[in-house]
This record gives sequence, structure tokens and C-alpha cells, in this order.
Amino acid sequence: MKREWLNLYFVMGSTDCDGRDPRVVLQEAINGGVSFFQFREKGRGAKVGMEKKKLARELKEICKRHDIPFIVNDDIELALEVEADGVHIGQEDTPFSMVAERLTPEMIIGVSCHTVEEAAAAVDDGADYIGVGPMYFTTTKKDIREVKGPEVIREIRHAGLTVPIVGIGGIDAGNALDVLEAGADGVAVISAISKAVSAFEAAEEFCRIHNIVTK
Ligand code: 3NM
Repeated sequence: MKREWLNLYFVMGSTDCDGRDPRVVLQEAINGGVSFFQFREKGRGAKVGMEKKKLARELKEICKRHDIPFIVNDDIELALEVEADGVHIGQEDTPFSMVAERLTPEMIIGVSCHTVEEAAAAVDDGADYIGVGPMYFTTTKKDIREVKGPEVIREIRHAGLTVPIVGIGGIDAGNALDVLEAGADGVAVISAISKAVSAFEAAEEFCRIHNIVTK
């Protein structure tokens, strides 16, 4: 797991694209500088079964062409079937040990965390990276926890945890810098890229912001 992969983590499924073709949105976002991708097919109208698998394969191929890791949200069977690079799980999803048992050792496992305690537990379990959120209010995910802001990332770093971290939830070009300055390696974003007029320009803008902290 390379820390730089998390510089700009795009998370997306077909329901996040305002009716646009998710393959086109992903390609544009990658052209703009996305470095990591998670297929998260959720919500009303989400694809299931064969259709979900077909879309997963297509999005994975796009990622592969650009050497971008392809992660599947909480669907171990699908991840194995499409030979994904890893799986992302939430606190209420399949337990870490069960996921790790099913995957091959080189596959990446990311875990959503909301507190220092959850972060420490994820590190103990062997998580390759953690997603910390929600940073800000968002309507993209319905069952979000209490908004804590970038401060929780600062607390996780102060606790001595060096695990790769992305902030997630309500992140846009106006607040991404605060998340990075709190100690995140990168930002994970759905709507600020998937619903942007230009996914390319939105991704480019996040990359510019990331460059401010790394220079
Ligand atoms: N997880 P947007 S918030 C998928 O807090 C997800 O763990 C969250 O979407 C968490 O960038 C969230 O559109 C939604 O706000 C992120």
C-alpha cells in the first residue's frame, strides 16, 4: 500500500453520477488526477446482480489501464470475482477478520472509522488504510455519524497512529486543505467529483490543493 495512492480517492457508483455514464465520469476523474478508486454501488436505483458485476468489471478495466487501484465497497464476493485490488468495510459491515480470511494477502483492506478508538482497533486488526468521517455534513450517505470535522484526524495522529488516512464526508475544494493539514494523507470524495459539471476539472482542483501541503 503506497501512501500516495490516497492523495485523491474517488468513491462512486452509478447512482452518484446524476444520470451520466459512470464510466465516462471515472475516466474524466482519472484524467484529472484521481489516484485511488472505490466502487460503491448503493442507494435507490443501485445496480444489483449481473448488472452490478458488469459495471464493476468495466470500471476496473478503466482503473487498470491507468494503474489506479480498484477497491470494492463491502462486497467480498464481487471483489474476488472481478479481481479487485481490495475491499473497503465500514464499522457495521463484515468484521475485519472475516474479510481478511477470504482475501488474498496482497489485497488492500480499508476501514471506515469515526473515533480514535475505532482507528486504533482498525490498526490492530491490520487495516492498510482508514477512512475517517464524516468531516462535514453530507447528504450522499444517509446513515452518517455525528460530524466531528478534521479535529478527529488530528487526535488520531496525536495518539501516535501513522496508518494512511483519508478524510471523507462533505469534502470539497473549499475545505479539503483543512482535512490535509489535520494530518490526512488525502481526501476521499464522492459528489464533489461525481456531480461536478466537469469531473476532470474538479479532480484537478483537488490535486492542486494537495500539492500545496506536499510542497
Ligand atoms: N462515508 P460526499 S461519509 C461514503 O463518514 C461516505 O464514513 C462517510 O460523500 C463516513 O463526498 C460518506 O458526497 C459520503 O460527501 C461521502
